Amino acid sequence: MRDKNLNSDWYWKMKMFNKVIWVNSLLAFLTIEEKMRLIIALLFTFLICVFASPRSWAGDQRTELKQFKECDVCSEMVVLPSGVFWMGASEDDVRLIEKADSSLLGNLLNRSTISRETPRHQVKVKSFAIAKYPITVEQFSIFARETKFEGKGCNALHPNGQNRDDEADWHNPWFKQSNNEPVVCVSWNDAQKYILWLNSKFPESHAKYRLPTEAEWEYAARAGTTTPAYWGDASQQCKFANAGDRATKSVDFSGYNTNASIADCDDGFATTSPVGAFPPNPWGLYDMLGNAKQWINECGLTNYTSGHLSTNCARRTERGAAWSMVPSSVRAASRFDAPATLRSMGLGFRLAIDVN
Ligand SMILES: [Ca+2]
Repeated sequence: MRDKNLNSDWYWKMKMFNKVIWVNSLLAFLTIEEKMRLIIALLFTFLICVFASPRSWAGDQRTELKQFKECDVCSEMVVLPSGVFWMGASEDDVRLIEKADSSLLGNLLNRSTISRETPRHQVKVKSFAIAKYPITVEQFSIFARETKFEGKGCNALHPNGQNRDDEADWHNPWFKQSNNEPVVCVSWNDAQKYILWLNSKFPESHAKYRLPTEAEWEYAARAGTTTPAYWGDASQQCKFANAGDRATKSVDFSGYNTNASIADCDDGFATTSPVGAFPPNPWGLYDMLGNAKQWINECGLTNYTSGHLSTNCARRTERGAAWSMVPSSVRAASRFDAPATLRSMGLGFRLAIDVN
């Protein structure tokens, strides 16, 4: 075997030598100086092709961005670059959703709700930092302990659907949670109390932690992608996000989910999952879609044609997708709103902060 390999090695060496002789005879009319120039030009072209080839998200390519964490209870923050992106659902997205079987739309999405995601339009976003993960039960419990926060009453699952349960709260949102799962059953007003408490730990001159704006949130969730969800192929949802799936149906929800639409796969979690349990998006942000929806700084929704800001501040915008949501809602463009006082078992928040 060894001799055979040796012979084979010599065979290839002789073949390469013959090729060199052949190429050399083709270039015989060139001077040595011209041959050197040709080699340098070919080398230069090769280097340009290697380093200037476009990079696209293929599920395992990530842009490394600067990160920081300012205190023990603070979130890890990722600094996003400034940029321009297309915000909202494209006409293709709308057509796909409209064509979907009506059973997939559930009661959370219909033609009137998707119309508020259009028209898709370009938005410029300044550089800012956004939390790598949503605020967790553990983070919120430190705030609750220090400020004696209670916050009882949350929309929980009951036989007739999601109704207010006066006993449910962030500590006991009807289902069991570990410390590393996103806090839910917190209203927009509760999130503001948390933010006030966190900012009180820093000097007055320090930049203020806050909720992201709607444009900042979608810019972060898309992370340079233009598909409905950053992973592209909708059939891959269970690999990338914790949303309504077979696992959701596996739990007794007192009938609530019996008729709810789900992804036909198993993501492994019936309710909330630990933050970071699924792959991050291309900018290293976890749980942007799935697990818990997130409160946005802005007032209630308006149509994009009438501007982003609403004066209806009794309601506040929510983005993302909750663990119980139908597949057609697990998209970066999905928009929702709710009373600022609402506490829901699928709704939490993550922080943002200005950077210089
Ligand atoms: Ca799930």
